[in-house]
Amino acid sequence: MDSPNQSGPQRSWAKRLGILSAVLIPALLSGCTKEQIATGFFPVESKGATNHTEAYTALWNGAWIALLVVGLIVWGLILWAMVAYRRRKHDRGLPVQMRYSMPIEILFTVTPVVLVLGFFFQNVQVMEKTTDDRTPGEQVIEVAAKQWAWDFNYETENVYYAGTQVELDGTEKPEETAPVLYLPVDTDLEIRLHSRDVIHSFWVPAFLEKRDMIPGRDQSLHLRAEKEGEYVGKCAELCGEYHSEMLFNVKVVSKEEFQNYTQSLADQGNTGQLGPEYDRNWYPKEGAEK
Ligand SMILES: [Cu+2]
Repeated sequence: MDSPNQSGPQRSWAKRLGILSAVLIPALLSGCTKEQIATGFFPVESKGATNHTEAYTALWNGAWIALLVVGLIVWGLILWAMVAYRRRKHDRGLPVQMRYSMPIEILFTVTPVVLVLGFFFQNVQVMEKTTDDRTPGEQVIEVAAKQWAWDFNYETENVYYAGTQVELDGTEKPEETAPVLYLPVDTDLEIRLHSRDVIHSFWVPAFLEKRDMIPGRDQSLHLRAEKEGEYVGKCAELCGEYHSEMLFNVKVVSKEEFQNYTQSLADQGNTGQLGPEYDRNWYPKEGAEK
């Protein structure tokens, strides 16, 4: 640079960057509400939705904060090295070559190991808290996935609901025709998951958890829904032509309302369960009654 003031161009560059970030960062963040930031941009309705959502959000936000701290240190060091060790006017040839710096090697090895171990144990802790399948459910509901809808067996009450596929034609409101899963609030739920044909995945985004449903490998989801309201659910595993129409709604209602609902199913004659006889590859055993 020919400028008599060596720091001139540099200062204006830093100034521009400062102004740009001063304008951009608030502008980017002003589009977000406090709740969005608090829930780490998960669905806002996930806050308090189940007894697990808080742990998931804390893990997610904690991981981001830890990574951003590492990022700021790394970006800071990169920028500092770029400025402090830039090529100067009278520099000739290659700069002094550095290698085998023990402190740096140790830092670069130990830091990632500590981070990975930290993330691992945090994950294990949250998983142990949220995937405890030993607690017996007060309310047992079997969810059966089928191309491309859902059946709900309310096992405790011995009633069922048979869902039909939503038809998305661009006009119909799927929320009105989609199968509805009723869940009683503040109850230990055991949601048994079963697939009738191919691999599906049970997903209520607001609950922040999802489980694959693999034919022949039943598993369950144990949680308490803690906030009454309506949520959307969907199949989260590409399962065929009409996968996108494999939607359902979830209504978390008071225990009374839930009893009224299951009673209404019984009144409609939906007593019993939609069992494995509706699975695609089900064959009745020799001599067994259907
Ligand atoms: Cu599916």
